[in-house]
Amino acid sequence: MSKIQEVKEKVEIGKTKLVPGLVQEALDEGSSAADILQAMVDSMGVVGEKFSSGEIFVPEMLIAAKAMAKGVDVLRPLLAGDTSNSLGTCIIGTVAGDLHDIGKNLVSMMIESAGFTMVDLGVDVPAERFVEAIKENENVTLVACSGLLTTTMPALKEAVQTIKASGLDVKVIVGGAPVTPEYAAEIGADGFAPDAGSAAVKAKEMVA
Ligand code: B1M
Repeated sequence: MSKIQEVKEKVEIGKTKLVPGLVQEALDEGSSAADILQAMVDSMGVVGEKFSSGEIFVPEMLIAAKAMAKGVDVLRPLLAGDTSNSLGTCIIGTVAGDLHDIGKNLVSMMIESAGFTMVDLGVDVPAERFVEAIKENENVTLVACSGLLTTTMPALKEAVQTIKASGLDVKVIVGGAPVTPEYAAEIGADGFAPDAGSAAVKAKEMVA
């Protein structure tokens, strides 16, 4: 079995202690960071399907997420690249009621690599907290809001609309599995991206 395949399998079953070493071995064997990351994203897809079919439950999803996060830590220096931080500050967070942060963390890493200074508010971030953070930090040019649940789509809308109503001069980008470009436009976001790589490209365009 290839090391990448082993990474994929061990993430799926939440082997938190084994995953970092296997990721390093996959890198040492010549696999690219992007391919290893994709394998782990695929694992989470499998985990999601098993959850939907009732084969596993929330604790198993949680340990798989922890295992992936440990693997991403090993890849971070390779994925983040050289950061010049010349495009201003980006406030990022997962919206209120939503605890999913793996995608948000990847998006944060990629936007940072595009040249932003990141301020990460974490998960379950109330709309007003985004506004406070814009005021508390210098040179905020972008706010990035992530939402993974269909039930937290209204919170995404509230975040965008609260930021816009504040009158502060920032652009807002949104994303997350259930978010579509149409929904992003409908709630008044300035930008949408389907994944972390395109979020970085879009973020750069938005503040240019
Ligand atoms: Co949750 N969960 N979860 N979960 N979970 C999903 C999302 C789900 C699809 C699983 C399923 O049923 N198949 C489902 C949502 C269904 C829906 O609403 N449509 C679900 C559910 C139902 C739940 C609970 C309600 C379960 C329960 O309690 N009964 C509960 C809710 C808790 C809450 O948030 N209030 C819950 C809890 C959890 C855990 C805490 C156990 C854990 C999260 C741990 C963590 O994040 N630290 C968890 C996990 C791990 C998942 C799955 C399995 C994996 C999520 C993930 O990390 N994916 C997920 C199933 C799946 O995704 N297939 C699932 C990998 C990650 C790289 O992808 O996050 O999509 P993703 O991010 C991508 C893009 O979406 C995009 O770029 C990222 C990278 O390319 N993106 C952006 C994300 N944010 C962006 C922002 C942008 C742009 C792009 O601009 C700002």
